[in-house]
Amino acid sequence: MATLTQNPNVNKWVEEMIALTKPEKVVWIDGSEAQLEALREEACATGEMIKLNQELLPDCYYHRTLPNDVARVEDRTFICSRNKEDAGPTNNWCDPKEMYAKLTPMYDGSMKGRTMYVIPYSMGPIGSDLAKVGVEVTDSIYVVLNMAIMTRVGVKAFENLGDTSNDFVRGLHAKCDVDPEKRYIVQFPEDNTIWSINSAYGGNVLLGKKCFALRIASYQGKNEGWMAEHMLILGLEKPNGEVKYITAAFPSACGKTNLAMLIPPEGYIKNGYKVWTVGDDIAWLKPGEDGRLYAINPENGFFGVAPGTNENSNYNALASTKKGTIFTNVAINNDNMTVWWEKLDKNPPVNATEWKGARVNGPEYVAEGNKLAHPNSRFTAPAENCPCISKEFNNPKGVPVSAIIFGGRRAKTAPLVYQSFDWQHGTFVGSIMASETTAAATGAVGVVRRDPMAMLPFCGYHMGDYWAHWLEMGKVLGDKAPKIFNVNWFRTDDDGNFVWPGFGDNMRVLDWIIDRCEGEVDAVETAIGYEPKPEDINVEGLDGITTETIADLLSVDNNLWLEETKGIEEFYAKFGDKLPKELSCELEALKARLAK
Ligand code: GTP
Ligand code: SPV
Ligand code: MN
Repeated sequence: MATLTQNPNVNKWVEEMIALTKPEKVVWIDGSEAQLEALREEACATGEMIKLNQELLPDCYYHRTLPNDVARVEDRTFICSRNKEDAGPTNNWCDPKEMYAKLTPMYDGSMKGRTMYVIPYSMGPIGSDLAKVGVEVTDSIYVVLNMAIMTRVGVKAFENLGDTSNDFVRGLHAKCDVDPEKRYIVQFPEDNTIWSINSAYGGNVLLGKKCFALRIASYQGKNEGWMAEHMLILGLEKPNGEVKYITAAFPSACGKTNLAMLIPPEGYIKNGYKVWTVGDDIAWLKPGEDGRLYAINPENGFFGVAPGTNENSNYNALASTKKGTIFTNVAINNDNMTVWWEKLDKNPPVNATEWKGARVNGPEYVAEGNKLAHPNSRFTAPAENCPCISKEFNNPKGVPVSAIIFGGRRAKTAPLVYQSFDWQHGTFVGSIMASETTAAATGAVGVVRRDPMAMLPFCGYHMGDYWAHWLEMGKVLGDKAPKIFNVNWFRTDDDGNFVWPGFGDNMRVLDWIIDRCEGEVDAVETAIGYEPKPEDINVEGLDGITTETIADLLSVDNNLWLEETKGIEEFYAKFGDKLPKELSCELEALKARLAK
């Protein structure tokens, strides 16, 4: 098919990619349902995808990746800025010339005998000033079909670009042999370019997502006066109908999708509270005409963690997966061609295919300690399926943000919730975030690591400059800046059980946060920030959680925190003169308060 745009910059770049990878055929993705349907059929014919039960799960498909290719690979992810200094101490770096030279022979002829799909896509609503255009070329139908759910694909994506602009992100993906030793996920921020090779999994290959919307976009945001963050966006509707918007940055698999779609506890519903989802993973934020910070979700779907998702934990996410969804690396129930994963329900299918493709007896297999679904198995679901999708989802202007929340998985240390003293202190609070690692990336799980603003794997430039940009944004926003909070749903008791019920009950904490933003509730000043009075967290209707439990969840252990400041100091030392002095001052101030 011929090109879909007159834009010579796009056409020239696609020609170059064709010359490099030498596909037999080139197909431009126009965004039509007919074209996507033909691709689904083709993928089913070759076994790349499996059609699920079309009565129970209409338009739903299954895909399995190789066992060596089930998560992001942070050790093979590079930021190739011209100067090493610009990638900073938290990113892998390689000279761009060297990286292009290394990868070019690997891509050379990699699509021989295969089809190249050219996917034009928009991150953000078509027509929004905040949206940006990308073009991904790939030899994977799975990638095309996922991108068609996760982004706005097709001819319409070129509307924002126009016939002459050169401002689009160039993404090249080739599956090759899916060889983990030759796997590279490379961002060239100064070239608006992403090269991904030898993977076929999620965040490694859906280049609009982490590679563009966070790594490249964070760099663009710094230069253009906006922010790209690993944040959900939700609207909290109060009984009077007013909706307040909150964004929250938690590391991968730490609860963004769940919080974004939460169903409030019964008492709250009765009183007229509702939560609306704007986004579950990424926020692009920019000051609006009124001086407030506005957020859009650049994505158009959810690439959510399947295990743990069920009627009770996340009804809305589960409902979102009932049509038009692609499931990756979950288990199949062969009796009725539906899907299953851990904690979906208590009944693993007897006639099951586990995520690697082996036929097993589900209950027996699970009893032996195996998992039927991979812990990082995912669903790719259209946002429009979500029962609580916000009516502002497609608003090109975005939504005004009242509060920003940081949070991670901490068994001890971090309390249930606290508020920063101001934006600068809030930036400090984000910068010292730490969390236990999860299955979303390859490597050890459950190890505490620093993950500033949940952006450690996603910041496309020097983290010190990123913090300076945060501080700068605070100055631009002035007294209209959102208030900044920190939460921890994951404190454990002596037996290692989570103390806080979490999920829908997190509404109780959001309630306090919004009251703080409106100046409607007092707080207690502690060494680390403002905390709720325990009695100000509503525990009505909670089983076994009393105001004493809340007091315990809010406790700040000075010794643990003094230990923590040592870890922060070590971490900060990596940044040398790039550490904004405001942040070292905040650390000194925290130490002084703890010593008192
Ligand atoms: P990414 O898509 O990787 O960015 O993850 P995410 O931040 O959207 O995490 P998600 O909401 O998918 O949750 C990941 C895991 O954390 C799931 O297994 C959830 O069941 C669990 N989880 C989410 N919220 C809570 C909570 O409030 N309490 C507890 N204990 N677990 C939670
Ligand atoms: C994450 O790991 O934070 C995800 C999944 O949201 S991925 O798209 O693989 O990055
Ligand atoms: Mn994520």
